[in-house]
Amino acid sequence: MLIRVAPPAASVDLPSDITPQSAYLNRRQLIAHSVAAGVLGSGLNAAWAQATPAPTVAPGKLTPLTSKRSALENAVSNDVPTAYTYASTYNNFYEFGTDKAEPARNAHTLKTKPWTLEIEGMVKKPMQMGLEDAMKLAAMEERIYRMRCVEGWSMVIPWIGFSLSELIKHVEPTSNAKFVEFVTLADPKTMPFVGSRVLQWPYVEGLRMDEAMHPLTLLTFGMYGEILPNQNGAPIRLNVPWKYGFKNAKSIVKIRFTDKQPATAWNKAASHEYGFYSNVNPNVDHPRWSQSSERRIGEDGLFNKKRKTLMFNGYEAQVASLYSGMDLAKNF
Ligand SMILES: Nc1nc2c(c(=O)[nH]1)N[C@H]1C(S)=C(S)[C@@H](COP(=O)(O)O)O[C@H]1N2
Ligand SMILES: [Mo]
Repeated sequence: MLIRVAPPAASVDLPSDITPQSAYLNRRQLIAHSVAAGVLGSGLNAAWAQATPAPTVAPGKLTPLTSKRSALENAVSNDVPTAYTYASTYNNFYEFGTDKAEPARNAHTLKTKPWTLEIEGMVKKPMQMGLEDAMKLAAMEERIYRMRCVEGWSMVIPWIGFSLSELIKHVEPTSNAKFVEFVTLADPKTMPFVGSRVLQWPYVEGLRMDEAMHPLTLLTFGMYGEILPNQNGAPIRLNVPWKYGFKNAKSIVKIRFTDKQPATAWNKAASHEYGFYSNVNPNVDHPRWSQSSERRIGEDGLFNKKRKTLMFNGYEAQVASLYSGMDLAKNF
């Protein structure tokens, strides 16, 4: 993965009709953030500004059915959610390009309707379901999660979805199922970089069954009160907030239950750098850089001090027990 920590250009002039983030961040906060981020007068950021598209138009409302804030969210109670403009224009989605600005520019070609989610492997009830049916499996909740990219930046995003465990219970895995594999769309007609050799396609991710069943693991359909923009992994993606961002597979087409640890995209590309677990861990460095600190996109400018990365991304109380007795330096 490229190391690139230039924050995106701030959009201080958001047209009023495309401000779905306004519920989270007011205009003055946005301006304050952009100033704090040092976007004015930095050559690096000027380059970013030229490459950055106008703020994306949110695709349409997706109202969480329950507004209950789960106790699981407490980890982020003092964090300011990242502005929608950053979250929707500073992306990793290599099917649409490796530059942070490219997914927002290119992903309009992704066709999200109709969308079929296939569930297969070691389950009593394998099935194919349309997205609409998948969305009805449980009540949509809004959950504010930290996301820490392995490259050293982070965001705080209000996602909309429900625990993956709801879907898993619905399809009844057999006792042989020990892992869950997530296969994402690889369509060369709509994804311009699916032919590139940077990764093997489709992008595949995986979780151990207990990780997949953990109530924090979110099957995600929206963000900021809106349907997911294509560049954020529409129409259905994963969010596992205690793991590095690349575990959050985008545009999922297949969920497969298996007895073998799935071969994941980044592990196949560089197994000594990207392990299967990929839990956020400030004490275990990437072979080429430290993981002890991070920049919060939109808040921590290039010249500001970085903030300390927290064990399990701040979700230690909720998930540490999943790994008791494991050597996390070996199982990175
Ligand atoms: N299919 C697919 N999913 C993906 C990626 C990708 O390149 N392809 N990038 C991952 C990485 S490295 C990160 S950090 C997150 C970024 O999610 P966001 O753009 O919504 O913030 O998506 C992850 N999911
Ligand atoms: Mo990432």
